[in-house]
Amino acid sequence: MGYKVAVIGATGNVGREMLQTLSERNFPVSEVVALASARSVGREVSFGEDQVLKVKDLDTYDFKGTDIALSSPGASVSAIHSPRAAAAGCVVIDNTSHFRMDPNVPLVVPEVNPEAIAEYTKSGIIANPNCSTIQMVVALKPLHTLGTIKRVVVSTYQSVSGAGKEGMDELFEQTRGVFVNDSRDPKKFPKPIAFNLIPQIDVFMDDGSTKEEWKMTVETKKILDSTIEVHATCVRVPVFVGHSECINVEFEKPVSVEAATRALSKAPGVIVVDKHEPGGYVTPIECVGEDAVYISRIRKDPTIANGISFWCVSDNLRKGAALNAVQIAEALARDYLKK
Ligand code: 11C
Repeated sequence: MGYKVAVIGATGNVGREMLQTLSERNFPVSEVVALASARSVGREVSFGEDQVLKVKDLDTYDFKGTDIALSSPGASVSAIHSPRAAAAGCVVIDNTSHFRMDPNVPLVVPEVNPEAIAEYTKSGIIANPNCSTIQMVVALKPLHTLGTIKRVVVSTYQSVSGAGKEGMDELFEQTRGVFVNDSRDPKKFPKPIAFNLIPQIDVFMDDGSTKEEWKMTVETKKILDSTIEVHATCVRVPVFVGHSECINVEFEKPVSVEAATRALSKAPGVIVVDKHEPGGYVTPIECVGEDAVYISRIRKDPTIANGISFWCVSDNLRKGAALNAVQIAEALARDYLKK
């Protein structure tokens, strides 16, 4: 007996990865439905090795009888369809930013706060955090247990796939344009992204931060601990897939590099690769298609009382989005929606 699962936004970067991840992890499905906007209806998407699904129209789909929806369209689409699906009795795992800070919606990273899934009954919706937050909190959780984190300063190096297929196309076309002398003006990003980097992800807020930076702060507080202060600088880099972060942590009490390394090595979802030699660390290319959050370059920050810095890399489409959503679905099925 399996679950009827809908994937909303099935033709997008994350939607396709959700289908792939459901199949790879043998999620117990009785049926999988691929949903997207009217203009994608009839397109085909793969599910597993040999199944092809024809995309159906999200606007007219009746969610009655669908057990779980993994949803990754735009935030404005989710705003309409996630509550509609939940009202029909379908539990929605929503990957957009729309519901994340809603007090009636749990924001979940299964390695960090799996107990929050129980709150899904308040609204029928569980929110999947932002990709740059997910990989950071997976790494922060064992460190917070070890020495109580007071403050985090993080700089990100985020791949263009975070901005969807259009972001990937723009990097490809601009890079090609440099070689064939066919310059392309920026469309998706505010400046050229090929052979460049851009210190702006999402819109500006009143305090001069960007919304991506704000998300890292407020989401970390909601998922891990509201007392942790987070100061983020988010930067788009010319990498197709894989977000990287340089994370500086200030603890309440002394934490040695050795103890931090041990705690991270034992933490679920984390792989430490930290050899003090050329190439003894993980780069975004190596994390593509992988499930783990990779940690390297763990070292003491001698400029503050109890400081540690490290490098953190993960596949933003996978642990940063699709895998985290499927892990939530697995926990939901196992602990709350038994069949
Ligand atoms: C990026 N982190 O890399 C963004 C993408 O809130 O789910 C995901 C935006 C979100 O551009």
